Amino acid sequence: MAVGSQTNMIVDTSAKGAESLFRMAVRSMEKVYLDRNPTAKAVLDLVLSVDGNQICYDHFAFRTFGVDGYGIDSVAKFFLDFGYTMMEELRFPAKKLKALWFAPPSYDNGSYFGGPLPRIFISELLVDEMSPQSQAVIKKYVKNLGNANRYAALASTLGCLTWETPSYSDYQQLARESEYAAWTLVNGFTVNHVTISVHRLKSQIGNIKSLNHFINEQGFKLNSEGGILKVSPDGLLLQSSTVADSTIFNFSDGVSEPVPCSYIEFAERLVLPQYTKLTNEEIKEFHRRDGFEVGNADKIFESTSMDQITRKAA
Ligand code: OOG
Ligand code: NI
Repeated sequence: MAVGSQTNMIVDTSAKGAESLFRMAVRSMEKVYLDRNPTAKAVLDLVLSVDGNQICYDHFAFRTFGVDGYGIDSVAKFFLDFGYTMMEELRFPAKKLKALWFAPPSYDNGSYFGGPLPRIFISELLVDEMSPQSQAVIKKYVKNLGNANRYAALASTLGCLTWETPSYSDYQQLARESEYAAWTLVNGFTVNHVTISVHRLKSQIGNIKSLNHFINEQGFKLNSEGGILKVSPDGLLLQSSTVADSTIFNFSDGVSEPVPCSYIEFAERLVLPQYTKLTNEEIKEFHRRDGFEVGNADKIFESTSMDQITRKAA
């Protein structure tokens, strides 16, 4: 990679050609997210300080409006172009959402930047199922944008919306019906959350129960929806998350009000029953429970809900 005379540029010497571009883009998405979310940044720094400055991300998540080319595909295209594979669909009828997750080209080797890439979890609001009023609001923002939907990934790396700044009344209309819709209107394609891969931590916080205890002790509020620890029916996928930070948003009609932004998640994937005889050194990511779980995800979505944000810490 040509760096010219710039010395402050991050250069990943292990990545070749287009892979280098891809990793730099993911890095920029992460930077936008960390700059906007002081809690996520503080939690990440804390985990890094305890665990020795190397962590892997289990996944990154995005939210979208499923209408006029602005749904899952708009974000997915970028990841598919760089070698990701579409895996499974998840449905959330009560929330009027669906999601798809995508596996990276490879799960193993090294640290995150130059090593394992995160899974990608992208959801979309089923806009057709919303009230006519909310549909009208959403369609107003996504219409007449030319081909801006093709640049969802670019918007995410830059941290800007692809549509005009929303008005407070439009935000409130969506918030009454779907907190997810309101979140997406003001946050657009910026990363919804990153997830720390807990089983790949090396210290005593390398299991989710002790990590949750530690995070709580340090004064951070965890999402309590359905219990702090979310466990899949097979018992092998364990997840928890902080409650989202809020930020003051300057709406187009002159109102400035706090809106939810992002949270940080933790995931521990246990070894599949057929591989439990392997030694710690032999166990690779693909020997562990893969994928996502509707029951867990349904509760993790609530990390940006007003109920969780305004809840008194336990
Ligand atoms: C996604 C919630 C689901 C998971 O890992 O199951 C999720 C969101 O809040 O957009 O992150
Ligand atoms: Ni997640």
